[in-house]
Amino acid sequence: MRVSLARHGANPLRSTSGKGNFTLRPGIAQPSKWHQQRSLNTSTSSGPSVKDPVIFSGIQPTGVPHLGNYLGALRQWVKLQDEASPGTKLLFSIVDLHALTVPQDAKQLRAWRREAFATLLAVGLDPKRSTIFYQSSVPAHTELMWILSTVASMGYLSRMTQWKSKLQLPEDASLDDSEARAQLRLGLFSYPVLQAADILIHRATHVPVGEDQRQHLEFSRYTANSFNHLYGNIFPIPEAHISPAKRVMSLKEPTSKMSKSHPDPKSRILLTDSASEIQKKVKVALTDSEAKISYDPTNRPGVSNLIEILSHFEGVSCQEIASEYESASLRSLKEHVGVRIADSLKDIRERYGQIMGDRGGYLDDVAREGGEAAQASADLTMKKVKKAMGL
Ligand code: AQP
Repeated sequence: MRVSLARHGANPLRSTSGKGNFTLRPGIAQPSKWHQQRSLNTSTSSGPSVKDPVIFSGIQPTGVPHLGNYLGALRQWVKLQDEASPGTKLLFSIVDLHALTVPQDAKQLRAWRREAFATLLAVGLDPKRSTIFYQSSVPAHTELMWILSTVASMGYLSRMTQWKSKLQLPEDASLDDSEARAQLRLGLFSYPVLQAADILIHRATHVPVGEDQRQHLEFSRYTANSFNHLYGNIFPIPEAHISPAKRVMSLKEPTSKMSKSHPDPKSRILLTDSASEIQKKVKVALTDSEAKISYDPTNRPGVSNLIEILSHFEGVSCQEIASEYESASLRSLKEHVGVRIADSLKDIRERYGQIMGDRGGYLDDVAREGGEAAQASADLTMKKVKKAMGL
């Protein structure tokens, strides 16, 4: 069922200028490299043969998405959507069940879910082209998770880094450590199995993510192969599609990635920050006391992070930016970075405000319609899975 937006008053993504009803496209500068059309390869070494690509990705509603989420994932989702061939299926999810792997306040989570959904629309995902949905509205994700957990390897899960980093345990922590066992909850430990289910339930062929998700994607591939080996060729083996902005770093701790849950709000730029907030955050970003500008991520992570961010918006290499600014002051580099980010995010912020301010039920309608479409996609896979397993 497609929801008629006309029934629900103004679509906040449509012009109200009186010059015709057109959908606003995001006017976001993209590096020229990104415009090289790359067709997605659907032939995988194992798994069933697939005619058209299926693209799936998700974002946790653990805060308003930030510049790292945008450059590392969301911008790429929009690019893939806008360049997709007609047969390509695109699904993007607010993975709210993943957010529960650490304790959440119900009221706060409710607000973050909506904010994250509005952000996906604001960055340019188009519900007419992409299925956008809350993970928790499609029970088949968790149903498949149970099935996959019967083939998922405990040893593999115990070597993964996410549960250790969320519990602030050392990378070499293992299930033999009593401290780890005391703190660890099953949901956090088995998070990658749910992620594998998210991807495989839609028989996704491509998963656009930031570099930090590569390990989880490998686990999904491994689990899909294990299942196929036991029950037949059901799941295509999904490929990671890593963004050129592999890892945007924290403004306050530039050796760690920018993150929604870092306690210092100045460590991240939110997609909803005003121009002056963005400029202030960039101004106080941690750098060093060297006089000249140079690009050296190992020894000068703070300055190099700013140069990298600029390069993602301007489409020129970090070395080119570094030589252009070589004799300039750090202050002028920061000013330029702040202005560039603010200008590039301006349209997103405005659309976000329109969507959140809409009282016509637009967001709820898109979410309901997306949930129905995702459930239909998931049902097709569950039928195959159940048949293969004798259920
Ligand atoms: N700093 C980053 N640089 C590049 N890509 C990033 N991503 C996240 N941070 C960066 C990519 O954004 C997508 C959605 O991520 P997520 O919200 O589902 O989970 P996350 O990676 O755990 O993000 P956060 O911001 O660090 O959230 P919290 O603090 O809640 O853990 C993914 O594709 C991710 O690669």
